[in-house]
Amino acid sequence: MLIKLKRGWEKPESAVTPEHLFWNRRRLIKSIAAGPIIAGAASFLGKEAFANTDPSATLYPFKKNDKYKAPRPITSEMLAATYNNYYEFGSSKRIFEAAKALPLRPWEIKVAGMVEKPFTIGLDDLMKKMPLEERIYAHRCVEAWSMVVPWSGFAMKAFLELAKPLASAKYVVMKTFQNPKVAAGQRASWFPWPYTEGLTMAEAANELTLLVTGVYGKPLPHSMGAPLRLHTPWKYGFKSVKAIVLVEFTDKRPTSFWEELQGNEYGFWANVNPDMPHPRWSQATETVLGQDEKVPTVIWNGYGEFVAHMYKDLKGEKLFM
Ligand SMILES: Nc1nc2c(c(=O)[nH]1)N[C@H]1C(S)=C(S)[C@@H](COP(=O)(O)O)O[C@H]1N2
Ligand SMILES: [Mo]
Repeated sequence: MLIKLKRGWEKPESAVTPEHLFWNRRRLIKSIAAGPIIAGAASFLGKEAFANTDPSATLYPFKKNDKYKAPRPITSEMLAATYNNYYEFGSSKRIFEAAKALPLRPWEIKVAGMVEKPFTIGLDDLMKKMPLEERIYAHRCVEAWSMVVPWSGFAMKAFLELAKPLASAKYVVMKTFQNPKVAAGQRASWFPWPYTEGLTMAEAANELTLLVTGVYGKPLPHSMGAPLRLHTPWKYGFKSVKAIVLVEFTDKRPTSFWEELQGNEYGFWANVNPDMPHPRWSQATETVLGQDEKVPTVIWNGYGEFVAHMYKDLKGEKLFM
C-alpha cells in the first residue's frame, strides 16, 4: 500500500511506486539476464515457493466452477506468488522468502462474537466440511495493479452456515495471525496489528465472496496468505485479508487496518470504481502484472451483475474508497 508521507519512518512515494513495474515481463527477463536477480526469485524458479508439506495438498485440484469470468488470461504463477502486499513481512513487494517463516500447521480458526455458539476449528477439519471449488477471479489492488488468478477455496456463504451468526449480527470481522517472532513487520508498533478487515453480512453471504485455501490448483504459497485468506473480487485488494485466524460477528462496523492508519484514503467499502480517484492517484486504469500496457479499470472490477444490488439503497456512504 502507498502510505502518505507524514512521518520520518514512511517511505517517500517515489521509493514505492516503481515496484508496480518491477515484474513486468521485459524487465524481469532483463534482470535475470543481467545476473543480479534476487536470490529468492531464482529459488522460486526452482519451485521452492510452492514446495510444501501441506496436509491438504492431496485435495487439489478442486472442482472448477466456470460461472465467474475474468477479463484477461491468467497471470503467471510466478508473478502472482512473488509480487505481493503482505505488510506483516515487510513493506516491499518481495516478501515471499520472509513469509515462508510462518508455520502453517496447526492452524486454527476461532469463530466468535454474535454466533449461536462460539467455536474453534482446525483448518483441515474445516476443509472437510466445505464445498471446495476453484474460480478464476480478477484481483485489483488499490495501488492500480491487477492480476487474474485461479483461486481455490469455498464460498463464505457455506462458512456462514457452519458459523451460525445471530440475526442481530451486522458485520463479519476477519483478523490475521499475530506473531512478531516470525513476522518482522509486526515489530513495527505504529501499525495497528493484527491486520483486520470486515464485510457486511450481505457482502459476506454474497455468492462471490470466497475463502481461499489455494491458487493454481495447489495450496496457497505463504506469500499469498496461506493457509486461509479472503477474496472479494469487486473490492480493492486490501479487503482480501490473509492468514485468517479469527472470524468474529458483530453489530458494530469494524475499522480496518488501512482505515485506522489512513482513513481519508482507505475506507470500509473499497469497491472498485475507475471514476473515483484515490486522493493521490487516478483509478481509471491499471497495470496488469506481466503486461506492459495499462488497461482501463471497470466499475465493480467487472462483477457488478453480482454485487451492485447490495449498494442500491445505501445513501451517504463512501462506497468507493
Ligand atoms: N494480512 C494481510 N493481508 C493482506 C495484506 C497485508 O499486508 N496483510 N495486503 C492486502 C493487499 S493491499 C492486497 S493487494 C492483497 C495482495 O494479495 P496478493 O499478495 O496475494 O496479491 O492482500 C491484501 N491482504
Ligand atoms: Mo492492495
